[in-house]
Amino acid sequence: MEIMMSAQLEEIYRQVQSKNPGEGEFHQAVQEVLHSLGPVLTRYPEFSELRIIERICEPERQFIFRVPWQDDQGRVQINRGFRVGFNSALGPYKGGIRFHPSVSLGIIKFLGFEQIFKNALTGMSIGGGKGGSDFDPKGKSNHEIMRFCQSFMTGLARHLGEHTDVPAGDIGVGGREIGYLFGQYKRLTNRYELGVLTGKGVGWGGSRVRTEATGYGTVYFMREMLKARRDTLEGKICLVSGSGNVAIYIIEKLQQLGAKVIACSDSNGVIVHEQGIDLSLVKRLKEVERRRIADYAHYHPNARYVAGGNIWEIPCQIAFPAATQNEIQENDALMLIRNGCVAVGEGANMPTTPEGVHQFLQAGLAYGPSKAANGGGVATSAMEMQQNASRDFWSFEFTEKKLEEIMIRIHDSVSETAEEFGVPGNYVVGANIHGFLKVARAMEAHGLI
Ligand code: NDP
Ligand code: 2IT
Repeated sequence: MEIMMSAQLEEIYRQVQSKNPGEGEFHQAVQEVLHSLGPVLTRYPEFSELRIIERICEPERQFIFRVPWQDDQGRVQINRGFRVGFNSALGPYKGGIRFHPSVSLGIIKFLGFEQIFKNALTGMSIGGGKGGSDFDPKGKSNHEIMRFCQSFMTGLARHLGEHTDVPAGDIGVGGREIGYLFGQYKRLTNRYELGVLTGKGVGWGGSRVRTEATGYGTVYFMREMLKARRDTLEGKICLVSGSGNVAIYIIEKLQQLGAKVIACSDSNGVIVHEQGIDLSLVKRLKEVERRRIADYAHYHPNARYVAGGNIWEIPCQIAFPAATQNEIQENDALMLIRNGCVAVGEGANMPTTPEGVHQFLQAGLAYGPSKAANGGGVATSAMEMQQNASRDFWSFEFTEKKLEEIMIRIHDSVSETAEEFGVPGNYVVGANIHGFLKVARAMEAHGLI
């Protein structure tokens, strides 16, 4: 796809590329945002003078640290830990921790950069950050996971704090890992500082609905996009990639709202079940027994497992990528469009390549980009911080209602911004501009720091 940008933005992008060599995903995330900002610089020339964009593209701080640990055989293992504090104009750094062998500084920076704008869109007081490790949790025992988390936190704890930097989960980091990380933080700091991590267990300071929030929020966002087109989720045939935290709760909310999910996946293959995915089985396999999605077919003779399959080949009306970055390439986008897909809601972060996004927009799909569509997770994390600060504990219904309101607000503000800048229905431009303006105005107010 040809990306048209002003000479000024081209120059900023060129600088980002040359200062951050080999960080392809970070370049991609920056380019996508810069591509939307031309009209903003024309309307607000002061942001050029203050070099706000150049400052936003430079993380405020970045840590890379050694994470040594011992496996069950007593062998020494060494991984690399990362934490990037990208922007604190709106609040303490906030964003997840990812454990996956593909994690590198470039991956963490792309995620941290996206998080700045996503967090701004939630309307909560949270800055943007991200962390992780190239540790591979697959096949590790519970004890190995615990030792790894303890060593990871030993390297990271001194940089965290409820007013400084507040991690949560992401790929490979769920409730179990947050528990081990919290335990070690408490031990190292001699503080029961609930607000330092979110995604905690509901019995010890966690918020109700945080587990469900990213998936539920993505579906609420989709419902709003469809509503704007006088359509509903009722009876829609859906695909949801992945079968982790975000995928599971997208499926749950879709089923509650009358849509039909016919396929999900993991990194090994795809399950197709035309009668509708059996969610309690997926939950058991993935949340409890930590098994592969292939095993689903053993329990349902009508379900088909396609090893190494591509979920986007299956005809559907709505697609929810909820696994990982760049999982929808241009060809996949074209296939979805050809097969009658009318809407895409991104549960994963940056799951569609720029060429794929271009195809969706050209074809006029309702396309909800990740920084708008999946913000319900981090918004509920901010509600967890709110409950921790006031030592309060909200009911499921109350918290979910607030999540729903936040997703409606994100949808409406993004949609209004798109309209204001002359591209109605373009949620990419709306999200980038709306998020950018909130951060830029705060940075302007804080002076040159
Ligand atoms: P989980 O670890 O719970 O699940 C991840 C799922 O995606 C698994 O099914 C996994 O399969 C699959 N997957 C991961 N990496 C790859 C890969 N490289 N190729 C193919 N499949 C892959 O993570 P989450 O559900 O939390 O995260 C999913 C996405 O949602 C990520 O992009 C994350 O950044 C994003 N997100 C998460 C939020 C949260 O609150 N958790 C909030 C907002 C966004 P396998 O088990 O085989 O690896
Ligand atoms: O990508 C994300 O928004 C997350 N992984 C959740 C971050 C958070 O702090 O809840």
